[in-house]
Amino acid sequence: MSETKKVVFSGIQPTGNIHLGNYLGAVKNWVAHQEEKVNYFCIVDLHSLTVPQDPENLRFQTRSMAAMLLACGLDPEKSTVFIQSHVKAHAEGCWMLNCITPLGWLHRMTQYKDKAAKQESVLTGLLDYPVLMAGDIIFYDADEVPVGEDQKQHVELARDIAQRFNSLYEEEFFVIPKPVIPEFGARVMGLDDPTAKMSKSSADKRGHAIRLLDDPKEIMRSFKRAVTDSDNEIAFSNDPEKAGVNNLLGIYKAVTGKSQEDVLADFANARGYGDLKVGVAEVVIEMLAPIQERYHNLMADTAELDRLMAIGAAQAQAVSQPKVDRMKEMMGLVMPG
Ligand code: ATP
Ligand code: LTN
Repeated sequence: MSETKKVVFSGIQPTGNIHLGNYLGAVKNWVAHQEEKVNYFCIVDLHSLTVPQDPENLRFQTRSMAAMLLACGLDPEKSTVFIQSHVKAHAEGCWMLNCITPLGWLHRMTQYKDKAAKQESVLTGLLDYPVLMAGDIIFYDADEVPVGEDQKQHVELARDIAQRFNSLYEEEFFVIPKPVIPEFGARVMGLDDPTAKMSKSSADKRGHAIRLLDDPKEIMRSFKRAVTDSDNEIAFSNDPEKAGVNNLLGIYKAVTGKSQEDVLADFANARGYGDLKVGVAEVVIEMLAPIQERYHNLMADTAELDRLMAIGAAQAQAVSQPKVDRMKEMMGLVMPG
């Protein structure tokens, strides 16, 4: 049976409060398809080190992310959930991939260009970030990588790296992965600025993001404050002027799973954007209540959380280390006797 199942790999950085964009763009879809696939979900702590981190905070955020992913519905019985740095094949194999990846490919990455432009001193790891990510994916022979729109270019680079290795060493050694991007929720925009994506790095800015741990009052307040426009038409639209309303409708659609027509029907009697904002806030609050309860229960027992992560790491290691060992052999390294 399992030979025919597609292999799925995805990752999330433990860089702070997980928000509605991460959930609707990525995690919700990971949870939804667990049964049909062979799944690996990774808390990519090594990726987080590509920008300076406070060590104690990173440790807390990593456990917190583990608890949150389980609270969102990832089931260790159905998915391998693990912490990237627990599986040595990722860092080791990244080096091997570095040595076949042209530097020009990395300089072209838009996320690198954006993040580097904001920093005075850019770390080597930030440029190398997509190579580490490529390894994450291809060491598991993943077919599918469910991510938000912003990660599409990185998955395409992973394809290029896999193809290059295959043509240098052995055709079909690596499976060529493809990005899987949801139709709605792929790009949730900031509530304070609907032209910029909702982002963890800005999640603590007032009114920017809905964090999954926000209490109902805060969620209602953030939605009520959301930037919209000056007319009163509730409609899906690509017009940049209407980006705020489009974002609210997109969130409502992704949360409820309703069709566009049904979404619009729900707001047919709305008296303006005020009703729209309250309606969206209500479905989000309802969706988050059970997730928050499970999260707090899991965080109350960190020993159990650590045990579950150790099981995930052992499963991941059993798949990725043999793959990286074969790469090392192909590239001419002497294997220890
Ligand atoms: P940072 O701001 O630190 O870069 P982030 O919010 O982009 O963080 P990541 O850990 O980089 O979060 O991303 C985790 C997953 O969430 C990825 O699949 C990414 O594509 C998705 N994602 C991130 N932001 C959004 C968004 N605004 N809308 C939809 N999906 C998103
Ligand atoms: N770069 C991704 C996180 C990430 C990832 C991965 C996603 C690291 N490795 C492998 C999918 C597959 C991000 O910032 N969202």
